[in-house]
Amino acid sequence: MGILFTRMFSSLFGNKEARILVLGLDNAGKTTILYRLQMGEVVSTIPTIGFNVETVQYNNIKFQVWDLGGQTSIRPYWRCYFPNTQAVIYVVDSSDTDRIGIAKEEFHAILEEEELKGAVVLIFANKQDLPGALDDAAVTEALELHKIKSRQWAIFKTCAVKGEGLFEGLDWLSNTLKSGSG
Ligand SMILES: Nc1nc2c(ncn2[C@@H]2O[C@H](COP(=O)(O)OP(=O)(O)OP(=O)(O)O)[C@@H](O)[C@H]2O)c(=O)[nH]1
Ligand SMILES: [Mg+2]
Repeated sequence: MGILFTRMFSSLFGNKEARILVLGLDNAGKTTILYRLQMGEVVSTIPTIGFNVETVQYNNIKFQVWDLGGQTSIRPYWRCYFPNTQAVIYVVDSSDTDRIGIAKEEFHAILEEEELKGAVVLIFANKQDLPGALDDAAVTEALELHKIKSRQWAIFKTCAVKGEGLFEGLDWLSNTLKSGSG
């Protein structure tokens, strides 16, 4: 009864909830992005062992944002968080050209996960401020985003430390989730 009432009340006022996973290799900037979105500030981070979760209210959507650690040894645990996910934000360190191939492999492995079949995908080509950073077109090519089939996706250039591009991405995400049936 309580849950039903809350749902009716929420839909009446256009409030939706969405569970979002922030994934990507270690050092990509995931935790920096989470707290930039949540507090509007740059926090000093340490590598995430496990996860951080915060709520971000934006465009009438209450995003429950899960930021998972990206180190090689932790990546196998990502799948524990896959069920009931509406969107994945995949963060790439655009200046880390040495590991862009690994970033691509991990990305395509995520796309193949049954539990994430219905999730929309937002890619952040982060660290645009660093010299040698690949732009959005180059990251699109490196990640082979043209291979994505039957799924809504978008890529945005971001600089998490300056807060650039993040809310443009969240705009796309909220519009895409609102137009969906969920
Ligand atoms: N120059 C620059 N540095 C950034 C940017 N975003 C994040 N960083 C830095 O990159 C480092 C790693 O950021 P984190 O947010 O901790 O990375 P993470 O993806 O959470 O890493 P794991 O928790 O290990 O998976 C930190 O020193 C950040 O300040 C950016 O846009 N530009
Ligand atoms: Mg982290």
